[in-house]
Amino acid sequence: MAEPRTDWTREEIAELFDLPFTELLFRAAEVHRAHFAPDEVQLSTLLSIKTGGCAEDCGYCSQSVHADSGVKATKLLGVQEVLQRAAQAADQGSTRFCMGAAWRNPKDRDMPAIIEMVKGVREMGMETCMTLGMLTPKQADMLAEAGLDYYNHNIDTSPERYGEVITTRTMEDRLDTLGEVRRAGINVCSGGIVGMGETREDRVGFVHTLATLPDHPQSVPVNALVPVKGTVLGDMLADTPLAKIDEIEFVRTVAVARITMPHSMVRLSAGRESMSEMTQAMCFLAGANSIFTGDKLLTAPNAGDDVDSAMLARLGMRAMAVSETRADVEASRMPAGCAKLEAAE
Ligand code: SAM
Ligand code: DTB
Ligand code: SF4
Repeated sequence: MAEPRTDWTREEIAELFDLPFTELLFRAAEVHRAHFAPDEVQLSTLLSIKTGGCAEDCGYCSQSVHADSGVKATKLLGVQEVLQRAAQAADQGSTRFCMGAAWRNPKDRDMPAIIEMVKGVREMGMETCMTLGMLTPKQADMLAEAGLDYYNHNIDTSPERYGEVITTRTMEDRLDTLGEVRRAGINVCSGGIVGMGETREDRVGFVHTLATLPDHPQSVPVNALVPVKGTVLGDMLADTPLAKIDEIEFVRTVAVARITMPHSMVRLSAGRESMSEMTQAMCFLAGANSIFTGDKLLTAPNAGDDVDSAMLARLGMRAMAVSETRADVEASRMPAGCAKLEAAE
């Protein structure tokens, strides 16, 4: 299969955003069905393994110590509790378990428990994903060794807007960790948030940054801002409702991500609660093929399994089996030589 392009220019991406909506959707749907079954959606479940009290000042986040959101800080959950929650998610048909910690970075003393969580969830046959903040090279290697399938680390917005949303780290810090994750052989999950009052040009810069990484992230979450009272962005948008992203622009962002990163899973992530089923259906048409299930994201509410099963049934869509996604993961973790050997057999 031809390698996807990583030399997109900003102009090309801006031109895609500018296409008539129907033309953009048609092109994205064509790309989608060339690489994936268009009626399949991969289901992931999120669990906050360490909530609140985070030292970073991300303007959207309820878990930052700089926000006044009422989210209580907790300690890292115990391994057994995490594994119980993973077993429940597997029973509900989820094929990937994503564990998130409100950390700037994990401490070395946390790593043994984190490693046990990865190994335990993997033994249940689910794919594992962790999002723990910035990693040292050694921590990335430890996670790879434990068999972690994906590491989520979002770039969130354009390089130009980054410093207005977060001041306690830089986009470069983010890209450094993504580089370590890639080097360690873990699949990269990286995306961002739309609806933070950013401009079209910022959305172009956001997709451009992801689509010109040395390898496209295997998974690209596109979150719609969940405006939380007490956060900088939640309060700003409450005062200026017109700054909120419109749903057509959101679907456009999904479509452009799909066209520019054709082999990636594009995940319709946070914010589905405030979207109509029709908007979500448009996102699936535009190439989104993964969602978070369950009634909670990390701290914010999510649609819930019953609501989602009903929606998928109405749309005639079905859950992607773990074996299909696992095969992709195993193939992408295989050294290039092995993949060639397999192809020659
Ligand atoms: N602390 C780690 C980090 O920042 O990488 C992991 C957890 S953090 C909550 C994961 C991602 O969730 C963020 O990068 C952001 O894109 C997304 N997120 C957080 N709060 C959100 C909100 N209110 N609305 C939409 N997405 C949000
Ligand atoms: C991602 O891009 N979205 C998820 C996951 N990665 C970790 C998190 C969404 C968080 C939404 C707000 C909350 O629950 O606090
Ligand atoms: Fe901390 Fe992550 Fe929230 Fe930023 S997004 S405040 S790093 S938990």
